[in-house]
Amino acid sequence: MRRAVCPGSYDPLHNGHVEIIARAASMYDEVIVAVSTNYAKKYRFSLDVRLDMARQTLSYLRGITVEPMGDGLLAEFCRSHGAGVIIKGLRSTQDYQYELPMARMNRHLTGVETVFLPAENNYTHLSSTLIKEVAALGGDIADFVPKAVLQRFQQGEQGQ
Ligand code: COD
Repeated sequence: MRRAVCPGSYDPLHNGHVEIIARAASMYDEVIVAVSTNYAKKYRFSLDVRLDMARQTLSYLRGITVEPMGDGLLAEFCRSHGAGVIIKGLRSTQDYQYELPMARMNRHLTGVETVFLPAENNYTHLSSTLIKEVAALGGDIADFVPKAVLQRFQQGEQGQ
């Protein structure tokens, strides 16, 4: 059984994330979408809402589960869930420079490998931060997020 983890804050999940997760699902038997629960970080959406948006959006894909990452190391999460691979999407060389030391550290910690997938051209300008800013300033984010996420913005859903 080849199992991979797609980790992230997903605050919120956007179409760039979905595209990477769908590609991961086509490469591995099982993919765990691990939603970070870093209590030091202030999120726009609560953990329950981030989990719910991801589960609703990704239910069409085979072999996907969505779980909270917990408060510990990502490398330990992978080990305890029997996953040998972390999948990350790369938008730019800045992403690569940011991700490379983490990939090396995670491999050092438990031997877990990181596989980088190049982001689709259509999605390289997408980040959760920019989408939240556009939405907060009254812009239209319908092109950037799945329906379940758009609905939460329209409902004015608050974070924790
Ligand atoms: N197109 C394609 N992929 C994208 C795009 C896009 N437009 N935007 C983002 N991505 C990918 C990136 O690979 C990113 O890593 C992933 O989606 C998730 O994105 P975010 O923004 O939701 O997630 P981050 O960057 O906030 O998540 C960071 C982690 C939770 C993965 C990180 O903090 C972590 O590993 N935490 C665990 C604690 C730990 O183990 N620390 C030690 C690390 S060595």
